[in-house]
Amino acid sequence: MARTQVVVVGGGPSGLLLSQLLHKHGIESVVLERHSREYVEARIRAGLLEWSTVALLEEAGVGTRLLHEGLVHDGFELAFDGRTHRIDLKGLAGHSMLVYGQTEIQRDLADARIAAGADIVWEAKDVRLHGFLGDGHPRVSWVGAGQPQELECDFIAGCDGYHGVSRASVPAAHITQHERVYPFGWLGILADVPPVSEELIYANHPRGFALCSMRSMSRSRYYVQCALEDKVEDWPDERFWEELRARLPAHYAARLSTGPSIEKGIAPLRSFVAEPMRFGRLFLVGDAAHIVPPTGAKGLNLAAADVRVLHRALDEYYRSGSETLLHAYSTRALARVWKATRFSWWFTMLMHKLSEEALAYQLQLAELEYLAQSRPASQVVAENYVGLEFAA
Ligand code: RFL
Ligand code: PHB
Repeated sequence: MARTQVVVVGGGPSGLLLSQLLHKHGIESVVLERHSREYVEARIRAGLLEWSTVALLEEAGVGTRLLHEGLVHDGFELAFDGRTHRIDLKGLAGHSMLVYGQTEIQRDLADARIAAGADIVWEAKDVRLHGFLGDGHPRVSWVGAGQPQELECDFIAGCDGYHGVSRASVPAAHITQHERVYPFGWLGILADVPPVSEELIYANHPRGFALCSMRSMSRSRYYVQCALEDKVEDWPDERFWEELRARLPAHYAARLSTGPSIEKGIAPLRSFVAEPMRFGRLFLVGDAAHIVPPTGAKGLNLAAADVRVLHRALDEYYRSGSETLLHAYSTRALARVWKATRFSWWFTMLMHKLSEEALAYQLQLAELEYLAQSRPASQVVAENYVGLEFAA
């Protein structure tokens, strides 16, 4: 039977980044992706990278376009009660964020992998994981071009997202799953209009949360909190712009440029952590192991942080035979995951309309006013937003 060192299930950002970094260390991998390359690259998702994610992408050899086209953001604004408070990320936490779309990262990684002659199987159907528990011999089977296929390997990296097959293959007795689904969603649109402000604006409003983000100085990405049961058809562009304008402070509402949406979608908000993240010879990575609500812009960055820890552990194993870092993977990754899960939950609860209860809204305003007055409180936000330091 054919074999490779690492089978990577999932060709999203986690899977391709892991495969590319392993390649840089001389470790062979095969990526099995359920969808076509075109489909994967069309998914509009994250837009904001932490400095440590940028450094890892550079290490992977895909930093050129990112550093050229990405927009450096030194801060963002919190809007509430008709006013704004700027969180000075650079001044308070010493780091900036980079605006660069996940679609672009996906494209850069796929280009780099293909240029290096990588084995990526697109449209791999019915992927199944075998023999990864204990000291077994892991195998992965799938159907490609209508034919059954199989590969033996040393390790399996489950990079196949929240709905993937990897986590679902772990027997229930071996895994603990923590989950909260929030009672609202985000309706997001992309439009070729200049962003309303040079920096991101997170708005708490009695009508609900709104976020002004961007992909470039001519392409805006905006979100409004919506009901979980809402459908995209309920939100023609005019209704979206009207609602966004109503939730922004007057000076921003007055200068909002509107135009036809080029993408529109609704995402539910969820906090989810699976523990542990290693099961014998299977490692869960990124959204396969954890989901955060997008409020803190942490999902893709956490996925990259997992990849950072795992590729170093695999590198140590193949260089020296030592499994020390492989054994530490789950604990090290989860330490960061829980802190980001806490921050994303906190920021979500601070900024969204939680109920019709006036007390809940007043408590949010009191906390936002405190943040605006207190440098240490603003610093706590800034430190978490730019990404916490890695444990040694
Ligand atoms: P992905 O991106 O879900 O990729 C998993 C891949 O696995 C494939 N797959 C399978 N392949 C083979 N066999 C199977 N059985 C398979 N099942 C699934 C899928 O087709 C897919 O290609 O997970 P990954 O790589 O871990 O990456 C995670 C990120 O995509 C995610 O965390 C972020 O997009 C979250 N996120 C944000 N993160 C940030 O860091 N900053 C942001 O600003 C940010 N904004 C966002 C976001 C997510 C959003 N949505 C839509 C959930 C904004 C939104 C609206
Ligand atoms: C985005 O640009 O898509 C974005 C930015 C910040 C977030 C979430 C999403 O917190």
